[in-house]
Amino acid sequence: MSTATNTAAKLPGLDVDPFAPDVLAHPEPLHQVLREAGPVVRLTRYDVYGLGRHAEVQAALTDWQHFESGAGVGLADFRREKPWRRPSLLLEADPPHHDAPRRVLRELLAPPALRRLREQWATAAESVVDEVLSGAAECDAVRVLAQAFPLKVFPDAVGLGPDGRENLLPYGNLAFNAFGPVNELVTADAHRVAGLTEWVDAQCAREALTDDGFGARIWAAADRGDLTHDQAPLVVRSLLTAGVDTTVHGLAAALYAFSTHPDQWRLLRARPQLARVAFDEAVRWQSPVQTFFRTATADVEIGGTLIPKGTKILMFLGSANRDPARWNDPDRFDLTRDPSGHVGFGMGIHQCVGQHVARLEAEALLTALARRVERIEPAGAPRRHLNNTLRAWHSLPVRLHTA
Ligand code: QZP
Repeated sequence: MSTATNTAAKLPGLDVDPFAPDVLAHPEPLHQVLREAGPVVRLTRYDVYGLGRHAEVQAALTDWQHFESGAGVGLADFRREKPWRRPSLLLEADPPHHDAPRRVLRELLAPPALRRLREQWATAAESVVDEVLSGAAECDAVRVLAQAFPLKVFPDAVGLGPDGRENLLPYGNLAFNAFGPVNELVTADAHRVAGLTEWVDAQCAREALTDDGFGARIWAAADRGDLTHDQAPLVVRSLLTAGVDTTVHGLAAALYAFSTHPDQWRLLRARPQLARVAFDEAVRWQSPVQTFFRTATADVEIGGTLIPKGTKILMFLGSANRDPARWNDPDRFDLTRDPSGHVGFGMGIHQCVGQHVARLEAEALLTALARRVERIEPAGAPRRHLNNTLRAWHSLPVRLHTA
């Protein structure tokens, strides 16, 4: 413990709103302010603390004993207010409760378990790319690639029925907004919460799922006693919440990166084995998941500041991923760097359990594109889709030049 511990009163407070529309649309200026203000800042607007530097974000993410998830990883404190839905058994839980569901998903989504999908997804990616290239040269890369491909493969892999899949992206949008404050983004969708929640919950039932997908495997784990049967539908729900919008906007980030960095696209085409590292670099560079919270389980010190027990701490993943103290030339999208150590998938015991699925999707799509597309040329202004947590896209107009 440092002897010169700042009290909250002495720590300079910042009166900024990280969830304001202009910040969500363009977060880099705030990130620089946060990193330069110190290892920890007080965000007076919401009475929370914020971490913008890589070292402190990584330290908090890996110290689950002092920075818990069970009080919710959004602004809402589950110890004081009722969550908008039953808390996730993975995301919004701590050891020991967290561990059994985590183990089940980890095994289900580990590389060996995904091998059976590899060829199928490569073929599906080729057919998505074929279809796009048979149309007009100008297209919206968000709709025809970043959304089309995950929606073609992931719901089938989970084992969803054919009806209502158009609810997946709106449900994710709602869930990721719900981690932020109750602002305009949340109230605008309030009328959809009941309907979307009801649909998603219904898809998690054993009867709603095919017998060969991730969903059925989760129910089989319950039959083996690795989970309770009461837990199984909530674990399926985690796949449906965390597995769609994240990959869509991760792929959109990669496509945006390549459209604005033609030299890096040439490099990928020359060395397609770089597809995986390219995806991780895009996740570092854009950070599709920008922020989430932890809650202090005790009075804890960060960088000489005492954070009182029970306080929410906002971790700026996007800021940590461009911290010049951690990365050389952090604003550069660069396939030749080693992006490992980025916190775009989190870090520690909660680190994205679906990351191998996401990488497999990205590898399939980028490889199929690299084989046939010589250049991805911007063909209009890209438009962001504002969300309290996601750095998301509305559209990305491009012209695809075939090889
Ligand atoms: C969302 C769930 C970046 C995270 C907040 C993504 C996420 C992970 C898990 C769940 C939802 O378990 O519902």
